[in-house]
Amino acid sequence: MRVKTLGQFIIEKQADFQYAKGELSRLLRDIGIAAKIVNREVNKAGLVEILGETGETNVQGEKVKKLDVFANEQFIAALKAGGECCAIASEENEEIIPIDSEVSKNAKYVVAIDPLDGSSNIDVNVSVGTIFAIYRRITLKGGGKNEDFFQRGTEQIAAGYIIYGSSAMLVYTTGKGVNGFTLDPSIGEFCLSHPNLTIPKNGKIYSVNEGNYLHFPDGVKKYIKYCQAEDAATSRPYSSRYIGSGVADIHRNLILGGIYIYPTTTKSPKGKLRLLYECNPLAFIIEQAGGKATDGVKRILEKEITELHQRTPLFIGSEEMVDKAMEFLKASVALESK
Ligand code: AHM
Ligand code: MG
Repeated sequence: MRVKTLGQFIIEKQADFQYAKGELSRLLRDIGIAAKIVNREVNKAGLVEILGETGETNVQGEKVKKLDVFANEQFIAALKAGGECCAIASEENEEIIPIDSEVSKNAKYVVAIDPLDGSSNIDVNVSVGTIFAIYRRITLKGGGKNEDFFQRGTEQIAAGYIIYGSSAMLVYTTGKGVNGFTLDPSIGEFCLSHPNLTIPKNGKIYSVNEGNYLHFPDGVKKYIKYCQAEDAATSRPYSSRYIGSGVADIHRNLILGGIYIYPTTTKSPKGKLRLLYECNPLAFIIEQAGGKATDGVKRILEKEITELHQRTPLFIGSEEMVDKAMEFLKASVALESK
């Protein structure tokens, strides 16, 4: 069978965008190239002096690992050189990085990115990922500004993730379904391996950091107990699977069906994950695959965004599972307000 590379696929799909002149295709291609470079470093992380922490802390006050820094630099360099992007917002940078150069003078897009998600797994040979969201700029010229990023998730033009796992995979959507590409190392190309990905409406896997159980809202505690209860009719108890790399957990649940939850906790009352470059792109992909993503009450993609590094709780995955979890949350809140 003839393989279809990411590059070929992107060009074929360009016709879907009435007014696009190939800029979005080039932007996706640039991201794909940086992903291959990052994958090469992730693969050899055990061999070279790139493992471990740099000693610096990022804007979230968390320790930064060397590979985070490397991945951040690679994506920024690729986007700057590509000429289609006028600003980048990254998990690793407190402020946006405006791009105002000769090559980018007609750039129409901004990119929000988590260059290396699941950084606590780098040192232990466990999958990590990259998450990205692409928006059309609202400002008119020069380097992009914060307001270009303060758009609801529904305004995303494209979103995707790369998982650096036993194989590297790039999964993306432009709002017309979701397609997955696996890196064939022998030819150095992402090849279409998972066309038209859809998430099962229901599943048997729940993914949540149960170590935080005592600090979860009551409704989440009750939903977890529901997942663990015996019930043949609904195939419970469900299996608990939690890698600690959001991309890997959500990718598995996309393929097999399941729910991933990162709720508010007493320690993180607004949740841990970030809306702009983690939850919005993941929500766009999962919705496009037929699933659902909410903050427990509201659709993630409709949330207003006022800060670059804004956090939100996240309930994402198979539609029926997310609905069930939200039922428990609603019942609990109703009980508390009595
Ligand atoms: P990171 O961007 O600093 O790696 O944090 C995001 C990650 C997610 O990938 C993962 O699901 C979650 O944080 C794990 O958090 P915890 O260790 O609190 O369970
Ligand atoms: Mg992250």
